[in-house]
Amino acid sequence: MGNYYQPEIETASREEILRIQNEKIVKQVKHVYDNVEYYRNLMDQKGVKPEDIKSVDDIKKLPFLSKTDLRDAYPYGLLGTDLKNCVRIQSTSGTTGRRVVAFYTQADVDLWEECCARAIVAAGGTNEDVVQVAYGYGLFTGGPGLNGGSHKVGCLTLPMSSGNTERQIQFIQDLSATILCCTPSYAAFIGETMAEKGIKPEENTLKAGIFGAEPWTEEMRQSIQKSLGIKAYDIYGLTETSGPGVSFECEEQTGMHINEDHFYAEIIDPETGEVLPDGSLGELVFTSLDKEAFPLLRYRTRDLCVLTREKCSCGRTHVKMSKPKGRSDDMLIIRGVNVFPSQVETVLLNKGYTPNYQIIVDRVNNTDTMDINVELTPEQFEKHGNDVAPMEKALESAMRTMLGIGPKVHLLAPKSVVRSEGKAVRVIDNRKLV
Ligand code: DLL
Repeated sequence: MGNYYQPEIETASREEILRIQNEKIVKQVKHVYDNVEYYRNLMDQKGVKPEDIKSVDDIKKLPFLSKTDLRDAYPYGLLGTDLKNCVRIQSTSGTTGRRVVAFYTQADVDLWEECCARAIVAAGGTNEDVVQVAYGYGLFTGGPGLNGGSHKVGCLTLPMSSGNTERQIQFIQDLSATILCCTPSYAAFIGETMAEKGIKPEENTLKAGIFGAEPWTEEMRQSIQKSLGIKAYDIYGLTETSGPGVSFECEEQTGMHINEDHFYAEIIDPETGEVLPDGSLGELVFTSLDKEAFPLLRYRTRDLCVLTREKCSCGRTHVKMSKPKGRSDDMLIIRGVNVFPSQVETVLLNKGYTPNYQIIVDRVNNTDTMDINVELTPEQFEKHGNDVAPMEKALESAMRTMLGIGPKVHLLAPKSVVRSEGKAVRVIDNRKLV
């Protein structure tokens, strides 16, 4: 049995969770219908009235919201309360052409920070810990979310933001940081830089990391755990639902418990919108049960994953989601075959390569091409740098087995692939430019 930030709700019986959800959804649908004209119109078009929603079982009657709706309603169209009640906004980077601005009342900020506090306690955090927050601060939710959670737990919080890796390492050492929060790709970079400085994993004070905001594989977890000498926990969330902390991993490290008292999760078939049973792979859809300012109902995340309700040894009763397998809009379709960057990462790490890679997709003479640039470790480079062809061939064959199509692999000198301090850019799809 682990430690909990809010034991009563985190270990509540299924009946109790359902009772809370049913009570909240009735109120929330009425709140949205009364205050959000955009969604009221969607409900009217579908012929659904607030009275039709009596329990979470009825959520399936409600219309979906998608990224397109968020764009159409930008910036105030989905606001559920008067602006004067709002105390904060956060936003996405908009790198994929979308910019989401989410609004928060003070109650929304508290709820969000409590979710992050649950994640920190699940990773072993107490008020004796020193939490180094190396997610970006500012509009991105990573820094502010974990910062707020860390305060709630009473940890000494180091609001580092991302970047300046030398300084990150210096603070870990000088202030004896025990929990590191950043993207997994940045954690890998910090580990790599520490090794270069001759700092051994057992020589740093870190004991845990809370890593998320981008997909990462089990293999990547093993590699980070080794390089930093810590236990690495996954954390998930998105700006639309508040930020990190929608779900988080416990010591079992077999999926992330969704904070079901605040977020109701469904898995749907991304093609038909049909709700799928637990255990099926599909698109994750969230309904926020009690957010005031940005109360999204049935928001389609585009993240593909599986929900499971098996009993967890940590004692938490909330449903678990698997690591997202990828986003339905990040999935590459190369020569008709579905390819996820995570599959490439799995092969690389299993074969002893670094997680420093980039996938480049293009179209030449009407045929898709896929190139994978992979960095060698300094040791591999010293040993095989003059003759990488056989290693490239072997990797290409392993990739073909995993992906079902044959990419071209290029093994490069250390430091050839640009490092990320936030979300890593794993794919460059030049076909989209045409
Ligand atoms: O990335 C919030 C966050 C910050 C989560 C810090 C965890 C830690 P957005 O920038 O809106 O919000 O991006 C949300 O990132 O739909 C997923 O596709 C992806 N994502 C987030 N966490 C994970 C994760 C933040 N643990 C989008 N594993 C989501 C895989 C993740 N993908």
